[in-house]
Amino acid sequence: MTTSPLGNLHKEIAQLQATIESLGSIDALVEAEPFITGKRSVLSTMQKSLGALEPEARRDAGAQLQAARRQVEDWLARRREVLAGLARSAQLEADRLDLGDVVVSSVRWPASTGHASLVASTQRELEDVFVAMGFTVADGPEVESDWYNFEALNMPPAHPARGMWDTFYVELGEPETVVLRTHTSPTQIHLMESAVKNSTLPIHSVMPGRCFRRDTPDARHLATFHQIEGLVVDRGITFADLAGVIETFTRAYFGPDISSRLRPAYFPFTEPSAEFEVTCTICHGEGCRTCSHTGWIELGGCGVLDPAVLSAVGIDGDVWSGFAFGFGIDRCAQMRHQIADMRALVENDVRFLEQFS
Ligand code: FA5
Repeated sequence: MTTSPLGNLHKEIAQLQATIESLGSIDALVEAEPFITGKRSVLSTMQKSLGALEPEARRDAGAQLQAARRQVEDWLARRREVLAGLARSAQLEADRLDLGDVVVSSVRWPASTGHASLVASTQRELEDVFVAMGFTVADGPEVESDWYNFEALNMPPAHPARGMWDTFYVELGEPETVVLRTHTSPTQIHLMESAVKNSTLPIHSVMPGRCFRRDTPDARHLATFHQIEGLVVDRGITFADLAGVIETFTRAYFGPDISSRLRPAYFPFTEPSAEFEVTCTICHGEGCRTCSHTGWIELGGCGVLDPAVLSAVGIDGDVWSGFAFGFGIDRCAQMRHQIADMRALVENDVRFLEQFS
């Protein structure tokens, strides 16, 4: 009878398992590894002895040896994980701060929960006013193509009205084709396009959001500010509907003590157009630095939708008409809370911010 070149494989494997289980640290494991699965292991010695066997016996013994090696490697990997876990726990225990002798202060610091910024809470209040009037709230992108920000709003390239907005261009695609939106009016276009595509006209929506202009910050301007756009597209809409909405809004948001007025103005996407102003709440109309000594503060622009805008998005101007407005949210907050300089909104002075918690 010939003895197997693998000797008593089961006994050897059981021995290796016991050795692995007895390893007490990662260092010990690393040290023992060459004797368990490496060159100096019984498994490697057995592997070398296979060369002397007949092909068929070599194949069978080789398969057994492979299976045994996989089993041993598996035990080794698990032991490594257990030992690493133990090492981590030991380290945490060593790092633990002993607070046994520390006297815990009886002072209870008030938990600070923070609060929404004045601009964010103003935006919510404005949304509430318009939702109560039957408007829905929609959202639009802050980075726009030239087409949405200007062209679809009746301002083809080189149109002089583009100069009304000092634009930040984004380095993307062809030069001067992508912009940080200078107003929320491009969202009107997205909304009208989607209503045409999904046959969901009429539209009664407001669209709040951030806008960007190369304006030098001063008492009434920031380079990043917020507007709330309004859009109504329905049958038989006239300027009187717009004036009614603005009047209702002014009373709901500012209360009865504030006077407002509409002044004729020009916007390329509305005709007729107007600017919406309120009495300066800093000087109560007397004239001050905030209102540039006019007694009035402009809150937004508005007007009846120009038929060219309706046709740019495929709406039949013989059936539908509408109006739009765009108010500065930061300006509304400024006038409602009598903030002489708008820059206070972004200067992060807690003494200022805390007043609006
Ligand atoms: C517009 O942006 C038009 N899109 C408004 C509009 C919409 C007209 C729909 C007609 C129809 P204007 O540039 O005037 O218009 O800005 C509107 C309001 O945004 C201003 O009255 C002001 O309240 C606010 N605003 C404009 N620029 C700034 C700025 N740099 N910082 C703070 N608020 C600003």
